[in-house]
Amino acid sequence: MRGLVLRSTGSFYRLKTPEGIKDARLGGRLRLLDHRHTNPVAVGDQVWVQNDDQNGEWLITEVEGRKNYLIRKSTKLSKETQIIASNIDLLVIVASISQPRTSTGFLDRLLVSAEAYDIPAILLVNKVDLLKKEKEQLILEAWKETYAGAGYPLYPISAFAPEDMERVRALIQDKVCLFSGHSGAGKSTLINALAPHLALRTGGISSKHNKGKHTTTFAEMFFLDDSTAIIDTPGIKEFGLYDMAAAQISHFFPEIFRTSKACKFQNCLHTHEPDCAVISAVEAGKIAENRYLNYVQMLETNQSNYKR
Ligand SMILES: Nc1nc2c(ncn2[C@@H]2O[C@H](COP(=O)(O)OP(=O)(O)OP(=O)(O)O)[C@@H](O)[C@H]2O)c(=O)[nH]1
Ligand SMILES: [Mg+2]
Ligand SMILES: [Zn+2]
Repeated sequence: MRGLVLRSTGSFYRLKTPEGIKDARLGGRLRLLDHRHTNPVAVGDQVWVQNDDQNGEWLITEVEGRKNYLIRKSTKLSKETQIIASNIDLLVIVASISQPRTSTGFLDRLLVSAEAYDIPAILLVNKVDLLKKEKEQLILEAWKETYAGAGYPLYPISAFAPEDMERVRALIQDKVCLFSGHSGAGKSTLINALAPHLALRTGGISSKHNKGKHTTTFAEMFFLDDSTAIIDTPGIKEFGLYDMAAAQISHFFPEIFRTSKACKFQNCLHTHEPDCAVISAVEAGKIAENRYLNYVQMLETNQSNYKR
């Protein structure tokens, strides 16, 4: 029988099957097969299960090929990777400017990963009701300009504003949407606003560190209707890029990639080379400086990883 993975908590997987919701375990063969990922089966996977005659359990025996997936390094130094979810139609990055603060470096690493696996992405800048200081308003204006230039839709919203939530509802309609972002940015609150019956647990913000409290502890998919699903995920602190050659990184910055066709050298990394169209475009204000700086930083992190 075929099933869709709704939730994975380590030892058990909750599946949506033609016979209803079932819990299953990983079959032995699958457990041995995949060493690269900390989780061989992820939320969003289409799997096949068999009933184990001996103790009546459902066992996952096969994972179908994935249309795409979002993957990150489990920690900065580890080689192990974690598949956050698979078969995604839209990555919804939930970012807050205040409580907690999100850096553009974090946003850009998520966006680069989405590009690498051909996942369309949008940015929900949540908690704009908290933006009281002029400095914070300026950050929002800068983000709008930066991401418009990069080609990513950005929506300033508040989970508590019903008209904003109707807009979000329209954006996610008929798609499988992965909600990702820092802890405390408001992912679960947004999902509750869209589907109050889910009553997901939400958490406060620690006043000492101005960070979320890691309230959501595992990824889980919820259907809002037959064709619309949201995957809530635990907040992530850092998003480590996985397995990308240095020369590839710029391909996943759409505005840099487009511009790079006019660079003198085809293998230009846009750092020091002569007649680099990307550097010229940054200097002319046509490419946002912080996107470029985040690109250079990813390049440096990537190169030091390879040296190690
Ligand atoms: N002022 C304000 N507070 C919000 C908004 N959205 C969420 N919050 C609050 O932010 C806190 C954290 O929200 P959560 O939904 O738990 O955040 P999360 O992203 O799911 O966090 P993790 O599960 O830890 O990853 C809660 O106290 C929410 O009430 C918003 O738009 N405005
Ligand atoms: Mg949550
Ligand atoms: Zn160049």
